[in-house]
Amino acid sequence: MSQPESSTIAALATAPAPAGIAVIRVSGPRTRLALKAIFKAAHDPTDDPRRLVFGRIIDYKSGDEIDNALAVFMPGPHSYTGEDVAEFQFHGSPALVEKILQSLFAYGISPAEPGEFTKRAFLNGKLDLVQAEAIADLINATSEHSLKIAGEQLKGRFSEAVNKIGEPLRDALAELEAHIDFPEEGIEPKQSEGLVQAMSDARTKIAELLKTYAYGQVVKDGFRVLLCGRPNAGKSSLLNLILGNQRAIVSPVSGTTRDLIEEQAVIGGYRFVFCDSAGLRDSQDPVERIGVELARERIPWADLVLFVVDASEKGEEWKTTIQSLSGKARKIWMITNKIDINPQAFGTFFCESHICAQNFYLSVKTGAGFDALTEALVEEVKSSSADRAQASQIVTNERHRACLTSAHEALGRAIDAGRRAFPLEIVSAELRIALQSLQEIVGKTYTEDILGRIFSKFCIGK
Ligand SMILES: Nc1nc2c(ncn2[C@@H]2O[C@H](COP(=O)(O)OP(=O)(O)OP(=O)(O)O)[C@@H](O)[C@H]2O)c(=O)[nH]1
Ligand SMILES: [Mg+2]
Repeated sequence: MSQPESSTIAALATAPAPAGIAVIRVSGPRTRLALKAIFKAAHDPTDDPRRLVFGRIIDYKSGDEIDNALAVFMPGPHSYTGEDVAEFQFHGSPALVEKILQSLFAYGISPAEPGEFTKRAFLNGKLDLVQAEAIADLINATSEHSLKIAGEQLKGRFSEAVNKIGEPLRDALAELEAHIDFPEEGIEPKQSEGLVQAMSDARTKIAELLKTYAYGQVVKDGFRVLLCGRPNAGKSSLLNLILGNQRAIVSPVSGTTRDLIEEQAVIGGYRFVFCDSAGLRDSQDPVERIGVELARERIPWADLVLFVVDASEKGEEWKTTIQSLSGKARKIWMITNKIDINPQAFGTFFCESHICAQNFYLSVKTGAGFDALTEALVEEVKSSSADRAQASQIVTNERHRACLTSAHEALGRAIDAGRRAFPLEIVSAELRIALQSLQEIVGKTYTEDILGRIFSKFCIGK
């Protein structure tokens, strides 16, 4: 951040678009001055903290009243950032926002950088690093489950779990260091066993947390489903049915879709990312060939490939095509579509379990079989064992995963050194690395670089 932390910052806290109201937030030592300078009311909001006061916003250049507004003053340290904070609510016009911000900047207030309010809250001890990251996750959450996990993290439950793992390790480190300082006392085999046990228990708990990461990613970023198959099978029709709108062009001409079409949908409280793709075949058309190549390249991206087959198709080319995906796709389900044309397709169109995990029969036209498919998709996400883990114990963040992995590895080395009766200094050095990695998660130790990476991803005004 280029501004010293004692500067006063201001930014639009609501989305930058015309809206019913907009909110500008100010934080720092000049907040009182800002309120007095640009807000006129029957009584001063700084005399009546944490209460909305009705008044008028004054333009610094002309002195004109430019809008009716509500203002609130929240003195530090009992505010979001821990500093003096003011918020102005006014009509949500982007032109007004610009004018009011310019007025504030004229009084020596600086534009806030992305995430700067939350960064100040962290530096002032209002929240830990996991909670700060949870605010970004909460704002970006698009499904019930991602909201729940972010909510738990914001309440500090994930931090609690991490801190709890660290506690016995801190005791173990203190004990080890006492023995290093007074080597004449020697370490009893029983004590040494106890230390190894404590480290190994902590390591098991970390491994359990790490196991939830794949699920955490799915909940946060969505379960990725690729619609794949021969041309004209009804992939784009299926995408449109899932989304409930005509997102992709559907036509009886085979080879209609060329680009990858990616869209999100929330089903059963879970976020999914669906991707439609070009029908797989050997084509002479150079543009279609590019589409087919893109479709094949997308296969490793998908958590699940829905291989759509046309039940009215006479040949069995689909068999060779689905076989060509085997080993490349993480999981394949075969969807026999257009059963309205060929009801005999049940059972006759079938793919063996070594290639595809499930067979579905569908008519996008009549909707038959569609509910069974969407229910199965939700089950697929839920069946991940981590779904039963508490929302407070799910790892969703790559930074947390990296820190937990580093703690897990360091503990592995510490346990190994302990068992082989290596010098205690080696054990304690590894144990210290493990503890530091855990502390880094909640931000008990941090560098400006780590903070920069975290808060630069926030939007301005947060
Ligand atoms: N009768 C019937 N027709 C369907 C069904 N699903 C799709 N169609 C028709 O099949 C044709 C092809 O559908 P698309 O969704 O464009 O097929 P696609 O797999 O995306 O085709 P490409 O993009 O060319 O690979 C269209 O004329 C659809 O109306 C179905 O369940 N029943
Ligand atoms: Mg298509």
